[in-house]
Amino acid sequence: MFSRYVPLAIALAFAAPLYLAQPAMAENPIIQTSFTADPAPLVHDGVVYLYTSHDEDDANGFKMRDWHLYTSTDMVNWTDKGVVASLKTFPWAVQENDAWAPQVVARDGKFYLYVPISVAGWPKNVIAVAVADKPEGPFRDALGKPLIDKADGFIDPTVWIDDDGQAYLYWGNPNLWYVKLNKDMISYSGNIEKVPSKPANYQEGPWFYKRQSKYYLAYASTCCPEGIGYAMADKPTGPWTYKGDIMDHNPGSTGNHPGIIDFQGHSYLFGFNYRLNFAETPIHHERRSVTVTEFNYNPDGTISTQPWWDTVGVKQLHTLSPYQRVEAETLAWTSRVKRDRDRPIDWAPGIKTARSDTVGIYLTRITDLTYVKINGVDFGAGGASTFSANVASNGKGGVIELHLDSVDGPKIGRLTVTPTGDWNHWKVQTTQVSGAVGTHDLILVFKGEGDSPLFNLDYWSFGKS
Ligand code: FUB
Repeated sequence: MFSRYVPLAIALAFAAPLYLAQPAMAENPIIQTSFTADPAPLVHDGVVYLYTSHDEDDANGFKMRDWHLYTSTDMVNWTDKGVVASLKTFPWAVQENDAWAPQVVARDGKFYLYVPISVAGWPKNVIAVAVADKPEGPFRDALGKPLIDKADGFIDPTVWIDDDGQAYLYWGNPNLWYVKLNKDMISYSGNIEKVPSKPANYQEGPWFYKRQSKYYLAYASTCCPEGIGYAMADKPTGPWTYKGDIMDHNPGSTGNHPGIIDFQGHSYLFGFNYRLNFAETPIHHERRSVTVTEFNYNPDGTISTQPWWDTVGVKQLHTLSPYQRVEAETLAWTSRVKRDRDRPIDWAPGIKTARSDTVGIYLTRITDLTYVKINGVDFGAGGASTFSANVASNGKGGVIELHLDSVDGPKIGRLTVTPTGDWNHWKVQTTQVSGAVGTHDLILVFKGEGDSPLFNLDYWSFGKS
């Protein structure tokens, strides 16, 4: 079945970002430097913090060991903040696998990460909690043991703090359970309650929240094939009334864990597909990629069914200024210009992020003809005169070509990156640019000899004319 979709998937992966993209739109999937799943967005202080689970690049089935964070203020350009917690955070848990769907909530200046992990033996599913002083972590194990002790199907925690301060934790596959969390967010009172009649088609991945006096429970819904269903209630503990599908059932869905937020007057639904893995239909390699779409609530609070994830994404909420330090790991899309000799496996994933003690997160595995695209960059009426980049290279170095709107759009400049003597020895290098006026998508196309990595890129900025 896979081979039937390969030509289409390759065409989409290479052509859509280059030729179909609208300026100042996101591109789905929104994260390309890693395979990600189980999106859990948190809005905090004007920023969307998007926590995800992470499928290893060589996964054949679930191979999941850590949780990642991406942030955005414009919903289009996402900044990779790296790993915020891993199985090592919970040394008492199984360490090889099972870092599944997370959620983070904020309370009283602290951030609580709830995750399903596993322990030795059977049943193995537990829910753990870690705490941090900042949304980007580092998260520390809060208890040294599970918050919710082991039982079959105890996965996919979701937490909401009600207006009266009472926090609720829901979870489960294929059943649905909840407890009332105490104010400390790391213990609970009362019994674990099993929802007596779970909403129609409920499978897993619950996302629990309140909006305008109504409670919502969105979830991966299995039925002919899978979609995202939802139910509403007047009380946080139900009874839940099934309301239909938020997203159409689609053969491309497996475990479509939803994450839903309101941000700056817009409502967003996050989920995942397999597009980065060149599969329009899942091939059960579990190399997934997080996606987003915008939707509206009807006047009565119900949600109309959205079509399956597109490749276009959502509109940019504000432009990005190039006259400040822009972290290289802030981007809307990355890929590689297709060469005749490429096979699909050559592409995914190309450019990666890494962390160093010196500069934090940076872009690495930059090879000939890879590129990053930053959407909706406002150069202003006066335009830009210089481009600077903080780079490191113990390889041959190379070139950063600066294009507007597409990889073969107008070229505004060219920075020759000279080697710095070490992959972690950083130097700002600068070139002149011209023709960068107004708002454009900006594409940094990397060129150099051979197939080896050329240089690492930490941050860049433009100088004004
Ligand atoms: O990603 C691992 C598991 O697959 C999640 O916990 C489920 O929701 C499904 O997405």
